[in-house]
Amino acid sequence: MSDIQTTFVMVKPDGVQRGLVGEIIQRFERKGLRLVGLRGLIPSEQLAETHYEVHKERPFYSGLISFITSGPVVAMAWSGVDAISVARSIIGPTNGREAAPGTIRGDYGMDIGFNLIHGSDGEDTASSELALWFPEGTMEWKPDIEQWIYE
Ligand code: D4T
Repeated sequence: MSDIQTTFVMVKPDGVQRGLVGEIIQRFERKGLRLVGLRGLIPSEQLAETHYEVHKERPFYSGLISFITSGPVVAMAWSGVDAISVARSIIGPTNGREAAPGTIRGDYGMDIGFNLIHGSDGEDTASSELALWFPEGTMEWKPDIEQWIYE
């Protein structure tokens, strides 16, 4: 088995407010990804600004920071083969109206800003986001059932 990655996923305040945390976690679990980090928090401005630093000059940036700091989020780390792209495909494209049914955003989202969930978009962002949101590290473990997930 090759290319085990860990990716950072976050249920945003709209997903928490709408009671979708359990549903979202279930989708990642059922797919066969391994939960290696889980944390609920109300992000500080500093944390949100660091996370979204790449969007600093974009017109939606200040609204995005207010939104992300407006209430609880659920930060998660998921591992598996190609976990970064697998998580992105479970999540779907940014705008819920354009996302295919079957994806989280396609099934539950109608908006580009309130798009329920974040997932790292590459190896570099995954490692910097994991370090930012899980400074204490993630859990090292291997589910017994994994022998039935990867040949
Ligand atoms: P994240 O990063 O939250 O997983 O979303 P995406 O990877 O799908 O999308 P992104 O980085 O382009 O945007 C980050 C974040 O900003 C919000 N946003 C984005 C917005 O409010 N208005 C916009 O026009 C865009 C492009 C939504 C996600």
